[in-house]
Amino acid sequence: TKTVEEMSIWEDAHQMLRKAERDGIETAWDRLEQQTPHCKFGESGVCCRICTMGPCRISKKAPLGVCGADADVIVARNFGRFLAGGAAGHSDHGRDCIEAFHAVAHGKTKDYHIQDSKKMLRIAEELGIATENRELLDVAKDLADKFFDSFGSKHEEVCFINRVPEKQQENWKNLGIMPRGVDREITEMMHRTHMGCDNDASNTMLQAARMCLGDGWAGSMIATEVSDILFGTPSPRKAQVNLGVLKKDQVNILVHGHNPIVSEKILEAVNEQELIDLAKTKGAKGINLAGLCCTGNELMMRQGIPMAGNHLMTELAIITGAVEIIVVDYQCIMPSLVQVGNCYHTKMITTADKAKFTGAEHVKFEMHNGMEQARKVVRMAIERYGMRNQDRVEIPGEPVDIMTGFSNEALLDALGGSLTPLIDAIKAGKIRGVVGIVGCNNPKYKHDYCNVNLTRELIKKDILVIVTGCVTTAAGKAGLLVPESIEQAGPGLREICGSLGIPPVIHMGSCVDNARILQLAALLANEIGVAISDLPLAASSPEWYSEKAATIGTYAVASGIYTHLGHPPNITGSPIVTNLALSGLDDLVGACFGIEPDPFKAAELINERIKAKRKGLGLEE
Ligand code: NFS
Ligand code: SF4
Repeated sequence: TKTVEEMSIWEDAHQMLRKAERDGIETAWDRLEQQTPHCKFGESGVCCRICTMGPCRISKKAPLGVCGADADVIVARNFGRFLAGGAAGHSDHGRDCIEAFHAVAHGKTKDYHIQDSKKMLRIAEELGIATENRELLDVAKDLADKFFDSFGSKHEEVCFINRVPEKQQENWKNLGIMPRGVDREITEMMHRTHMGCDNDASNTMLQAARMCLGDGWAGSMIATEVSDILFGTPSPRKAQVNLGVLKKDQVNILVHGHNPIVSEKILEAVNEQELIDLAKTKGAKGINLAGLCCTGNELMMRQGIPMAGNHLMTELAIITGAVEIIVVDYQCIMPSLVQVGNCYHTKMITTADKAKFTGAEHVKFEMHNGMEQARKVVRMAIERYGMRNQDRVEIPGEPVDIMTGFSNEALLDALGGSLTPLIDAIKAGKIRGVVGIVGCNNPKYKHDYCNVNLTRELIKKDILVIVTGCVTTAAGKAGLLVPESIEQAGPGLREICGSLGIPPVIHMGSCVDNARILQLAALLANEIGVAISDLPLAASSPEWYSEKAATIGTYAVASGIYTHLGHPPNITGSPIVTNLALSGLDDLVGACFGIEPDPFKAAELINERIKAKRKGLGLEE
């Protein structure tokens, strides 16, 4: 059994883990222990359940499945389907955003609006839609259709491939990995991995790359761009993180999941005077909204709403005993939250028909009723305030300040309107490279130990770090998301960020917002006139757990960005797939994966890569 100090690096987590024990509540850490040791066949990817001649598992004694498939084929198929789950998650979220945008364009909702018309027009023009002398909503109709087109049976590439440096576009065409429709690639992945189709591991992995590129450059990128159009493009602002953002004397509502379509409406409702007054009549001082995971990132980026915690803090947030309602949409929501909630007065509200949880209450959010449903949820929270047992409430820690809101638009603004200062700093070696640290928590690791230490090590080496998703909260709690943290950076990075007044660790949003990092990489490459794979960039997901994180890693690599992972996906049973991931892809797309659980060694690994790329560009290491 691990001690609480071994489970997480955070004091607020320790305190809640102790409370969990006192209150008799099981957490992910307890269940991980029950599940350990994990099945070795599953872990190495050599268990096949694709047909009922099996299930088959590959060993020395039985090297082939009933159909004759070997370990390489089985691993490739399993991993292809794993990545398809991730691509489907981001991309279906993107589609939901387009549906909202489409409803706005066609006047079918009063609850959503175009908030950044400038950005909308800019993107319409970028994608070849006429804008001059046209009604805004007419342009929006065309743009929504254009986005929908990228999901279906397209013959040519999805939208936003236009952002990819030409040299790379050529390479993708030659390799046959230029993504066509987002859905098409996911479906083809499922087809190819049906029994008796693609029985060549490398070929299956190429399709995986194509599918993931479709996610990165279209599914996720559309999610981000449409969210900016509907809810505003983020700009720098202050916010706070950790469980200390919950309030003992207020109604606490947590939003958890991914799509701002739900959380933005909850935010609006929480700010309505009538509901605040209602809360006061029930004895609360007000209504407090805080975020979890990626929808928390979305609200924080655009609205400065505080973040209660990342993935492994979601159960612990409820254990404070101070949460009336947790509103969720989809993805990364542990079903255990319903049970933990039942130990207190906390109710889970589900909002999407595609993500119901037994034991939760369903309040379906649709385009035409978002506001009405949001008010309903807030009223339910106010009602539940009276059911709270204040004697069981324990809110640990003081909130930590952070700076958020660095969309590419905001970053460009901070740089004075062009990328030149950043490129000059890179050339001069003051900023030696840029690394995106993204993704999740995983109870197999000491919570946030790798996320935080890798970030610290890289900024020491004058490497600018961009964070998204659950790493944001980690970096924020460590005090790294404020301009003052330049003290922890190397001299060059300290000088540049200091003069710009920005932190050396920049928050760019949620996991779909990793598309912002892709776009930044492309902007830099195009400006310098090279491929993304020539730049001193890297990505990392030290504590990843989800299919989506693996998909992000794969589109990063396929886009030419070296990607570090704390642990390998379930592919180690196949020499072909493993070698392809760890080196073979380098020859094909100019990047590969690196695996290293230790954050200090990982920093070295990433640093070596950055040195090599700098040398390749003729720059000092
Ligand atoms: Ni990304 Fe966001 Fe967090 Fe991981 Fe889950 S919330 S989509 S998958 S756990 S970063
Ligand atoms: Fe076994 Fe082949 Fe069926 Fe997989 S596809 S379960 S390896 S027979």
